[in-house]
Amino acid sequence: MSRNLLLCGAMAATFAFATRAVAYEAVTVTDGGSISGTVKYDGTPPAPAKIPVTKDPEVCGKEGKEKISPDLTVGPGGGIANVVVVVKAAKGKKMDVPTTNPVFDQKSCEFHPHVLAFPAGSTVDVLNSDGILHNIHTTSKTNAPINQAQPKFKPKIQVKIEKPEWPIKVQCDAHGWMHAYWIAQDHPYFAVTAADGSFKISDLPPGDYEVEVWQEKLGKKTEKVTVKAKEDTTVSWTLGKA
Ligand SMILES: [Cu+2]
Repeated sequence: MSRNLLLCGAMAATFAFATRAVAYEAVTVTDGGSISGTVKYDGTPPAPAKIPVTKDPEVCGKEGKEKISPDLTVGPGGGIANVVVVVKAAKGKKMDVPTTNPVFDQKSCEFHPHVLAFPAGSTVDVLNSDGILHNIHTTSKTNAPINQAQPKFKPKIQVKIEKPEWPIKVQCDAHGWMHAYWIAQDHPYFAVTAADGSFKISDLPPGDYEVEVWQEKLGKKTEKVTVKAKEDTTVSWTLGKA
């Protein structure tokens, strides 16, 4: 065996070890705890942005000539919808690709949900409830970018997202205002906040964690949480000010 080959082998072994060291490890969790709480806007939220409906008004403009932008949705109590919460967990319960595919619909020329989180390896059912031409155009980097037209005669297309990556921006080239985010994770400890800003992440092995909290307009923040066995840790986080 040549010296170069030996060197390559040694490098490959080192790389494999480095990869393994950071990969998520599935273990049995019997005494897991949870994190629950809310993400609220820090201060007075701005008025929701409006989007002029400039195309296909008979389908896209049923609610009027303007739409409310989904960029930043703050509820009456200050809770922010569609915030992504990801626990940086190195090990924990096994994550299976769901047997029921996550659904991503195009309805009234909006993507629903605005933020869709799922395990990497999932197949997303992309629906077109509008019966007009839309398209799914991602700017993913780890996964291959997708650019698929969805004409009116295609009520469903399926897209598999193989690798963990987030956020993946999804746009429709036919309607410039349509955008959304896909969140593909390699572990099960993630959530997207509900309309009131609430979330819950369960079955975490006890320990200290860093948690990433991300919103498209407000950016990313890292929080620290201690999870105790069979207990819920309640948190109240904010996004908005620097
Ligand atoms: Cu569209």
